[in-house]
Amino acid sequence: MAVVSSAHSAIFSKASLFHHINGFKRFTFCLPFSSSAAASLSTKKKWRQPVASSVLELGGTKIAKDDVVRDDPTNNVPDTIFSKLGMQLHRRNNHPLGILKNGIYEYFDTNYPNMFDKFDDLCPIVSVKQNFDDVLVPADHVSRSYNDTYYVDSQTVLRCHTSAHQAELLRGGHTHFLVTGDVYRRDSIDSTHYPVFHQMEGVRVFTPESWEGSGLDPTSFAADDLKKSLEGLAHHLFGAVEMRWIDAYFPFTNPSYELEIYFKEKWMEVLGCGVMEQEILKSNGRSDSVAWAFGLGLERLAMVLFDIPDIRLFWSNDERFTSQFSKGQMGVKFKPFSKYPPCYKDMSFWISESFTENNLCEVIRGIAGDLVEEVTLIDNFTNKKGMTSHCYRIAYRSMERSLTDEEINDLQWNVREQVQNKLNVVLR
Ligand code: FA5
Ligand code: MG
Repeated sequence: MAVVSSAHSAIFSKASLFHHINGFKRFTFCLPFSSSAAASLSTKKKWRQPVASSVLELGGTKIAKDDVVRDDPTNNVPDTIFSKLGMQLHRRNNHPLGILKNGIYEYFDTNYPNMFDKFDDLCPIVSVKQNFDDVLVPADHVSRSYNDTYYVDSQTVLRCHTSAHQAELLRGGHTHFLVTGDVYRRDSIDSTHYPVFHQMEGVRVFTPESWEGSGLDPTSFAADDLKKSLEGLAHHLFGAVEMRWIDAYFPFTNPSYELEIYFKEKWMEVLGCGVMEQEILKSNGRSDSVAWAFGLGLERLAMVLFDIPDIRLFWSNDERFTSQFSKGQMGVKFKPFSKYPPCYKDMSFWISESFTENNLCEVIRGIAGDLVEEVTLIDNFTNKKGMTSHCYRIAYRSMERSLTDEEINDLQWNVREQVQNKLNVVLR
C-alpha cells in the first residue's frame, strides 16, 4: 500500500515514514496526581498545580486544563480536544457506546465465565513509552508524528489506541482482559472518522498446556482461537452480517488481521487484531506463552448495530438522539429525526511543504466544530513552477437543525482566514 497521507483510519497498519522522533525516555504521567506527586513531577516536568475550577478526574488522576493544553511547541492539544476528556461515553449505560460495551462484556462473560478482567477507567494520558515503545512501534513510525498524535509534551500523549495498556496489564499479572477507553487521533473528517473515538482492547494469554495436544503450533493455535472468538462476537452482536478478514500489518502482532463489515454499500473496517509479538510477552514476564490481541472501534460497530449514519451523533446531547437508546437495548435502529440540507464550500490554495490534511481538518474543526461533516480533496495539481494547488470541498451540515446562509458564510470566512494564517498556504 502506498503511504502518502494520514487520511486513513488505520495508522498502525501504515509502514514507517518519518525520521524526526525523539529518543526513548522513561516517564509515567498517569500516577495519582496528589500534590506530593505533583511536586515531585514539577521539578522535572513543570506541571502546574491543578486549578480547582477546571480540574478533571481521569482514572483516579486529577488533571487541570493547563496540564493538557499548553502554548508550547511540544504540545498540540487544542481546546476542542480537551473538552472531550473525561466524557467517557463508553461508561454511560444509556448511550449506544455503553450499550455496546455491555453487550460485548455479555458475550465474553457467557462464553468465558469469570475469565476476563475488565477495565474502562484507565487514564487516557499516557507516556510515549506506553503508547508506542511498549508495543514495539518503531521510532520512525508515522503514528508517532505530531501530525497524527496529540502530544501533551514530548514524552506524553493522549493515547491513540487502547494497546497502550497491554504491557502494564501483562506485567500486573493479567492474562485475560478487556480495556475500553476514549482514544485520540489527528485525522481526516468524514462520517466514520472523529478525532476522539472509543476502542476496546482484548487480550488472551495461553500457557503451553493449551496448545500442546492440539496438533497446532502455538501461533496457529492462537490465531485460530482469535478468529473464532471474534466471529462469535460478531454473530452475538449482529446475527447475520456480511464480513471478511483482511491480512494486515501491526508492529505489535504477527500475523495480523483486520475485520471488515459491509455497511451502507461499503466495506467498513471495524477492528484490528493478531497474535501478539513474542517480545511483548517476554518483556512482561510471559516468555513461555502465546497471546492474541484485538482492538475494536466501538463507534464503527455501533454505527452498524444501531444504524447510526454519522459518527458525530455519538456526541449529540439532542434529546431526539439520546432518548432513542436505553440500557441493555442492543441493536435498536436509530430513526433519523430529519436530514437537514448540507452546504458545500470549496477553497483552493497553494500549499507549502509543511501542509498536511490533518492540520487543515483541525483548523476547520476548531472553527466549525461538529457542523463540519466532511472535508474532501477535490482537485490537486502542480504548475510549471512546481507550485502545488489543492482544492478542498467542505460540507457543512448540522445533525440537529438547518443552518442559515449567514452562519455558513461566517464559518467559511473564518476558516479561510485561519487556514491562511496558521497553515502557511496562499489562498487562490
Ligand atoms: C489499532 O489501533 C490497533 N491498536 C488495533 C490492534 C490491537 C491490532 C491489538 C492488533 C492487536 P487501528 O489504527 O486500525 O489499529 O484502529 C483500530 C480500529 O479503530 C479501526 O479498525 C476502526 O474501527 C477504529 N478507528 C480508527 N480510527 C478511527 C477514527 N478516526 N474514528 C473512529 N474510529 C476509528
Ligand atoms: Mg486499522
